[in-house]
Amino acid sequence: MTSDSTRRPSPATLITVAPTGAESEKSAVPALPVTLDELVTAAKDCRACGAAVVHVHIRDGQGRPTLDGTRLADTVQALRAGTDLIVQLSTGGAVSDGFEPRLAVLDALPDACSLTCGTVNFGDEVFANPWPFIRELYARTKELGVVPEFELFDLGHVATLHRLLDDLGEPHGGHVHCDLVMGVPGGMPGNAATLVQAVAALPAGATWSATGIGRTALPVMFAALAAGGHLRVGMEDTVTFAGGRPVTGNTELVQRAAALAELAQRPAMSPEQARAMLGVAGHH
Ligand code: KMH
Ligand code: ZN
Repeated sequence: MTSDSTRRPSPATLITVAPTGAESEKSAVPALPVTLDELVTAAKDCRACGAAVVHVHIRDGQGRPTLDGTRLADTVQALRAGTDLIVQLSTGGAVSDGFEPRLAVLDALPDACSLTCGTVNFGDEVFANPWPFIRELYARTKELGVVPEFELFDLGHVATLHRLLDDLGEPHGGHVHCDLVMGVPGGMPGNAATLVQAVAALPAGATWSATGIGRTALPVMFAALAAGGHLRVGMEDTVTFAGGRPVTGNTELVQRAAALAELAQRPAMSPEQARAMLGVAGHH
């Protein structure tokens, strides 16, 4: 693994919003955006508060997670029509999703996609990402011109990222961007010491964001800002704003992240700045 001692903090902060996820149910979390209209409205509102990337999971007519190809393509189109956000589709889906439907997500031709670099215990479940699947997914991102964001739930995933880059070369767009997903029960803990270790192991020249699940959201956000990283927030990862107080919507999570980034004197970057940093082509 390469440690990049020359890594400098970016002068601005990329804020990714993950508004929905695959885990929470609308009945338990009424503010969760699950319809296309709710998703586009949330995306527009979060853009106004400082988000530059939207990480998207979609739901079916009953509010259940789905990887339906038509719905995914319609979602990409609607988000592009309604916002200038970078549209990043999840290829992680739900823990119950198979590998073929997860690979087929790329057929919706988003700007970007998530690409998880290893299997991880996920609460009582297993989020399966064996090497052959990771490799095939990465190869397809390169064929189709989709910019991957490498999701790292554990330090072993960083080793797999190095293996992937050694094996297949640089991603479409030419830039490596990672997201440390911390505090998943079964993955790396969401604290400053672990974040520093993970960042030191990233490939030279990579940029990174971090997100802390549940109550690790704030420690991870402060640690990421201190270490020069970027932020991912949203109701996929956090449905409680403070002890006993449910999140009212994605905007308050983005507003809080943008306010902290401003305090850190690294204000939220625009989608245009984010496209330049990540190697994502211009807004369609
Ligand atoms: N829903 C999780 C099992 C991703 O979007 O790529 C996986 C996940 C990661 O959310
Ligand atoms: Zn996700």
